[in-house]
Amino acid sequence: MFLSADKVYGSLIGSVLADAIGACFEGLPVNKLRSQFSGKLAAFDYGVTRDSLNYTDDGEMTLALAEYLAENHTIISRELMRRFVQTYQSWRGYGRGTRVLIEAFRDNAEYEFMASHLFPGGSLGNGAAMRSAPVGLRFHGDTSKLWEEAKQSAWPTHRHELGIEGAQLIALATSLAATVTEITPSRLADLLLPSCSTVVFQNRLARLAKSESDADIEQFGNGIEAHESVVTALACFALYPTDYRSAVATAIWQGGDTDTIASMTGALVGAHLGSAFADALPVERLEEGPEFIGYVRGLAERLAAS
Ligand code: 8NA
Ligand code: MG
Ligand code: MG
Ligand code: MG
Repeated sequence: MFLSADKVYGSLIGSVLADAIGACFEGLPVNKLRSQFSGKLAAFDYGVTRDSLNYTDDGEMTLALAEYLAENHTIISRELMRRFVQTYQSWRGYGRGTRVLIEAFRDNAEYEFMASHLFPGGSLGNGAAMRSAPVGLRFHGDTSKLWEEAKQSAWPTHRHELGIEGAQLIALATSLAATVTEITPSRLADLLLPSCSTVVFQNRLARLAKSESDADIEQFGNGIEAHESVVTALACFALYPTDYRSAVATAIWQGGDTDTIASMTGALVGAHLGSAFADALPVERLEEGPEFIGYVRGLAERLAAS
């Protein structure tokens, strides 16, 4: 099944832009955030108009994974880890475990042991989910292949079943976003549930199916753990599937891990809409300017053709 380069570009730029916008609120408690701005759209607009618009670890790893997938038919987790090491810029703000593992792999330290034991059962952080949208764009026609490849995309840094399943859900949701015309919370939840094997995510998806408004989103969390952020992003997308600004603003409005929840939300809306949403936004101010946008367009074309 064909996926247009425009949808791939929409997802990549939607993710990277939302990461850059959300980054200036990262770690803010929800009460503090909501007392500083008159509403979610005001917060979004503040984030957009800041002088520098730089992506963080979320964008860096998403682009690295997209590059890898444009060149490879299947993911070999150690090869992918090598790619993450090559693109690693510590100032982008990585989660602790991911930073430690990248540096251990780079320095030929006890990487394999640490990947499994740094946290009990491996990491359940959202660092694998935040980068997995390109897996959905690359393997969108084949759910079982997509699900396995998403596991391999998580494996370099995230070995806990929740860290892995978070990545699988974002990848599958991205492929659904790109191909399903009518998205609603119940439709998205119904399409994701059959693949889902953890009770934690099954319960959250069952509650996603019943979500109707912003007031229903808070229950899904705003944390750095996969199960406290992935369904939050799914809900922001499913409530505003055709409105990038509202969807990403809703993600930011949750406080906490704003760059990451916004970035996952932006990847989903961008895959759904294609690139048209970006016309109204200053994407040319991302990173070093028009050159960066040209790079992402080229990457999207290569990924779509792969
Ligand atoms: P990670 O693997 O370190 O996981 C994130 C955190 O989750 C860990 O540091 C632990 O506190 C906790 N955690 C993970 N696994 C377990 C477990 N099994 N048991 C108990 N606690 C656990 O890193 P990651 O790559 O998943 O993190 C992604 C996040 O880091 C994103 O929000 C991303 O934006 C980045 N981040 C950066 C900053 C910053 O410095 N700007 C701040 C927060 C997060
Ligand atoms: Mg980040
Ligand atoms: Mg974050
Ligand atoms: Mg293809």
